[in-house]
Formats: sequence, C-alpha cells, structure tokens
Amino acid sequence: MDPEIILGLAATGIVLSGFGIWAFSKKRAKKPALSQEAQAVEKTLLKADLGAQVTESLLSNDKSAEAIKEEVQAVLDASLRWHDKKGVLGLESKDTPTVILFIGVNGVGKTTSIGKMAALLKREGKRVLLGAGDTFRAAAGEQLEIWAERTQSEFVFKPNADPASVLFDAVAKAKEEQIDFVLCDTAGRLHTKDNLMSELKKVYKVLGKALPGAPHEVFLVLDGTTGQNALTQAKEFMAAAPITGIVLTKLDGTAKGGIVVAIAKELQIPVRFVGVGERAEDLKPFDAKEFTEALFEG
Ligand SMILES: Nc1nc2c(ncn2[C@@H]2O[C@H](COP(=O)(O)OP(=O)(O)O)[C@@H](O)[C@H]2O)c(=O)[nH]1
Ligand SMILES: [Mg+2]
Repeated sequence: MDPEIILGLAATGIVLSGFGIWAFSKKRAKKPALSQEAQAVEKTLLKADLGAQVTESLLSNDKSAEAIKEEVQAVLDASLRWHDKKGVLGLESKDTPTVILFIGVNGVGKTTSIGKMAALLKREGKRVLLGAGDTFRAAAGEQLEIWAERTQSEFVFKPNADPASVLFDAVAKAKEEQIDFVLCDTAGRLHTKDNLMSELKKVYKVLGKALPGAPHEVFLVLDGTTGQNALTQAKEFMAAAPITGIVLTKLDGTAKGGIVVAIAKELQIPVRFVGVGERAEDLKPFDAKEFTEALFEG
C-alpha cells in the first residue's frame, strides 16, 4: 500500500478514536456520580445477576436502596398478576387432567423439578402421572421412573418412541383413569437447536389434540446459576411454546437468580416455583418478597 495512504488511514484512525473517547467522556460526564449508597446497591445487584441494563435503569433518578427494593418486588409481582391463580398451588385447571409441560435446556433441573412437583401435589392429595417425553437419552426415562416410584405417581414411558406420542398416551391414560395432573418431561438437547424447537412445537400441538386446552401450563426451567444467558434461553423457548411461568432451580447455593427480574420486566414471564435442593421437598412456590430480600442481602 502507498505509504501516504497508510499515513492517511492512521491519521483517520487517531481522529476517530479521539472522537470516540471524547464522545464517551461526554456521555459519562452527563451521568451524575452515584451516591455511596447507590454504588453499594449497584454492586449487590450486579453480583445477584440482575444484569447491567436492569441495574442501571433501577439506579436512575437517585432512588434510595429501599425504593429500589420496592421496585424490584413490584416488577416480580406485576408479572404474576396476570396469572390467574387457581386451586391447589395455583395450578389447577377446570379440565381433568391438568397438563403441565416442562421445557428448558439440558441439565437445568427439568426432571428433578417434575419429581419435586409430583411430591408437592401428592402431599395435597392429588393423583399424578409423569410422562417421559425425554426419549433422547436412554437414562432420562429411568431417572423419571425413579421419581414416579418415590412419589407413588403413575408413569408412562415408551423406549425409542416419538416424544409427542409418549405424551399423547400419558394424557389419554390420565383422562381414562381420572388422574388430576400430568407432568410432562422433555429433552433439553437435540442434534440442533432448530430440531429441539420444532420438536417442542409438535409436543405442544399434540398435547392440545389429546385434550383441548392442554397444556394448561408451560414451565420454563432455568438454572439459577446461569446468569445473563437465562434471558436468551427464555426468548428462544418463547418462540416454541407460550411460557406461563418459570421454575428457577439451584437457589440452594450462592446463586441469587436475579436475571428473572430482567425476564419479568422484559418478557412479563412470572417465576412460579423455586428449587432449593435435590430432595423431594426442595421445591417451593415463589414468594416475591422473600426472593427480593435475598437479592439485596448481598
Ligand atoms: N442443588 C440443586 N441441584 C439441583 C436442583 N434441581 C436440579 N438439580 C440437579 O441438577 C442436575 C440436573 O437435573 P435434571 O433434573 O437431570 O436436569 P434436566 O436435564 O433439565 O432434566 C441433577 O444433578 C439434579 O439433582 C436444585 O434446585 N438444587
Ligand atoms: Mg431431564
């Protein structure tokens, strides 16, 4: 290249980067410095995985820590408000069975959450059937079967069968035997993401054929330790099925799962249950106040 052109390009680069720094510092200068209290809140919220965007919007207008806390709880409550809670655990539909579909990426805790939810429902005196719609991994059916035995739930599984057909049979059996709830497991991993999403769309449609109005709930299971990627997962799964709630797992460790505030704010999806361990009794209905308190504990 001509040395003059190189010089010219270099000069342009210097001017442009100089402009960038100027523009950045101008933007920075416009932002008022955060008070010490606000700085502490900012640190806590970022550590709790609320994400930079939500944290910044919460901190605007120089609000007190208490006001910010109230706003976070209001966001979580608002996402729950449109959900018309019914019957036992806010889960019962007017149809029998009530069908709940669990979706989410691999390893987030779908199968375990189904087992734990079966335990919750059994404690309420409900009859439960677990449908093994994860036919992708051989061990997945066995894992769910163990939960069926442990919770004395009915179980439907067909090795090597199409997930939609297994879940169709599960609903048919529940209808016939007047079982109150069908909890449907699904695979979190297929060869490609497109593959997974089109399978879920099919499962959703087939459940509606097995029982008009089903599935009554679509629960997206999210791993509380995931952070920002959970928002991406929510957006992707929303395209496959209308999510009615989130089951947020693995809150028994240090993770706070604050990303659900961004999900409630941006996508209006409420958290419905939280997982706090691997035992049958480790699933709890979501409590916005308690959750918000924990976020601010730092
Ligand atoms: N500590 C903890 N572990 C969990 C929780 N929920 C699920 N797990 C564990 O996470 C792992 C993956 O769970 P699994 O249900 O198989 O996930 P799936 O692939 O989504 O079905 C298992 O080892 C579970 O025991 C939870 O709330 N707390
Ligand atoms: Mg599973």
